[in-house]
Amino acid sequence: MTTVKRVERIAVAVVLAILVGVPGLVFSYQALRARNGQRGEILVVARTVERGGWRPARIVVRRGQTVKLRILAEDVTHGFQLLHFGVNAGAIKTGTTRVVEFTPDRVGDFPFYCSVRCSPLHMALMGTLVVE
Ligand SMILES: [Cu+2]
Repeated sequence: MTTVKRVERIAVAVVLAILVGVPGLVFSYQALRARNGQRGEILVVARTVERGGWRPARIVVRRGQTVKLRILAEDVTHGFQLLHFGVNAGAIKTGTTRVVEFTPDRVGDFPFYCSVRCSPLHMALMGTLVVE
């Protein structure tokens, strides 16, 4: 009898957790998306290749739409260069961010680089901007 009650109680708890938890998760996810959409910025984290490189290393955007990238130099001083669209953020000091803005007018894959010698593998610190 008591075992049945305990099972019942656990079942109710599980159902409650799903009923409350799932909409909560969906709501916070949507709130997060809306906030990101409002600011219209894409956060790009720069780390040395040894520590994982760009995150994300592949950024997908749309042709003709203004792109705002907030570059965070997480571990050491980094740069951000996207020569095809005339973007050069200069040196971004450790722990600080810089926002670059541009409007891609061509479709294709365009490499972006770090412009500051950040580690022995600095030359390998590359990512791709995909314009659709
Ligand atoms: Cu570098």
